[in-house]
Amino acid sequence: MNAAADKVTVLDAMVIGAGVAGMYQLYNLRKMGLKVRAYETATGVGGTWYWNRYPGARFDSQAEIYQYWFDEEMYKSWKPSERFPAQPETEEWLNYVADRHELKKDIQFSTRIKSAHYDEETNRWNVVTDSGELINTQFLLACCGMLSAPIENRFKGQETFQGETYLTGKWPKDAKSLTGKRVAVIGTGATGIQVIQTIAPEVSSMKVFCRTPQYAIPMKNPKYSEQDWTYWCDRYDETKDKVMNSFAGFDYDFTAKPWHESTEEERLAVLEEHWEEGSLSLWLASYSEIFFDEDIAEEVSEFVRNKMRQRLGNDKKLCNLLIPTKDDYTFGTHRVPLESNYLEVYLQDNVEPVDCRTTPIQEFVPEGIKTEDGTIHEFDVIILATGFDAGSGALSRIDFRGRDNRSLKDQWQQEITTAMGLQVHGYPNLFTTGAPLAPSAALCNMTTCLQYQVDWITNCIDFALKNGKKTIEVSKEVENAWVEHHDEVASKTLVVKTDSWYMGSNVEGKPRRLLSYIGGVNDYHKRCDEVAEKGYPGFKID
Ligand code: NA7
Repeated sequence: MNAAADKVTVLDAMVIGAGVAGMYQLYNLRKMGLKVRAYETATGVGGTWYWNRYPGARFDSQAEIYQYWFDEEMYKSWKPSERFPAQPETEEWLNYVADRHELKKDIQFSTRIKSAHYDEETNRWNVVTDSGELINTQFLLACCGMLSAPIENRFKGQETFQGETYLTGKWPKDAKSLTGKRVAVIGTGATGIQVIQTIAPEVSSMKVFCRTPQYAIPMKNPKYSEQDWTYWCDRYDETKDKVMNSFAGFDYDFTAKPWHESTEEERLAVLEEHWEEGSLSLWLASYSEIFFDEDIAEEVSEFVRNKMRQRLGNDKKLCNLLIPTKDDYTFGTHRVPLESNYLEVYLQDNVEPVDCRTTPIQEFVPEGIKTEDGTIHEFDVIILATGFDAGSGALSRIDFRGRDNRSLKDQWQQEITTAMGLQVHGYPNLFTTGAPLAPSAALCNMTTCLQYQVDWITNCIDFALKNGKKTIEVSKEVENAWVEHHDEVASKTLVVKTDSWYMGSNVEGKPRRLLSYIGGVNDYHKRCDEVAEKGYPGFKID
């Protein structure tokens, strides 16, 4: 035990994480009058928007909906500069939120939580930080993020590379300029795509190690004037209502006539209209049939492929490498990235794709990357955009022990289960946001889903306390019923057939299960509301 361990901080509630969810959770619990504190690994607020400061990082939800809804005046006084602001602006916005509500005084930064053990004698959690500090708390709110556990060591010999290696999910604040450098990018997911399109003009040369191609949709990102923002401010209530009641937490939803009731011309018109939108609406508001019907999914995929072929000048080699086929997966069963000139980058002289399907990466060497055909590719900088242990990763990296010393990590190594992504049986008073089996694990405009969950959790705690109770624990029956429902909905979709982080298949040994509830944000809200309205049946509140 070190000196810090002599003192124990005693709290009513402790929040882990100071990102979008953690900040709001802190705000809510403090407002309830609880003694609450948040702990955050980073030196500042923002979560995802703190760590992912790689070139080109920006969100795919429009600024008018990537918002908090608890302070109308705050919404109206923050004026986004464009439709899809980049990371620096989003980090600035989250700082603005934190400062406006004086959140930082109750956040301890530069602190990683190592373990949290439930004491059945006292019905309280004992938490230990990386510096050995001890916290004793009644309620534990894990707002650790669904994409905050980057996969750092994917390749043999990574440490031997003599140039700079940058991981997108931990991009250093003092990263060196890439201008004039020979750069490698590994990974062409939503992250890799943003990096590639952004740095292509400045690097001297870039090799992109491509494995699974993506259905790319061009983003339309106009600048926002005062007038534009006034337009959205005038629609505050309407927009708030729309995002909370749509399939994916966006302000658009599936409203087109069903595919089979439409003519070919009508379908094409709908697809073209969404394409022109330049947002994720082609995916989340055109034809919901793409999630269930292979033939329809294939037709929409072909629509996107045709657009991509044109942009690649029908270059056969590039088309084969960069456009997904039916055998890969169909449109929408994998995270759809929005991009700006991503495909055109490959037509530049200084950019060369390396086909990782035919020549996989073997290892890192001091000069760069060796592929399995024996070629050594030399670089000054290697950028790893190789993804995250999504949904469960951040929580599994903390040693959570519930009743009977059960370990969440061990449990989830066997099977990942939760009740609505909000609680796990056996872990009283532990609540989670962005955890598996809720839309907030992936299929959602994050601010919508995280705020909903924080509100639900806050109301649940409030309910218990107002009834003079101390502990809340979901029963195994409720958890099982939720898992069964979740899987039943998932099994009807094509998403479960596609390998991606949505299914956990990007992490070796991770149990396969769709991580995100796919019954819709609106449906999820209805179901969770019902539990609350009925007084939390199946939850042991003592
Ligand atoms: P993703 O979508 O998981 O992408 C990771 C990328 O890294 C993907 O292209 C992978 O190819 C690639 N990868 C991983 N390992 C290798 C090896 N060994 N060789 C070559 N390529 C490899 O993560 P992102 O960070 O882009 O996106 C995550 C989410 O963050 C995103 O969906 C948004 O919601 C925000 P693979 O697909 O495995 O063939």
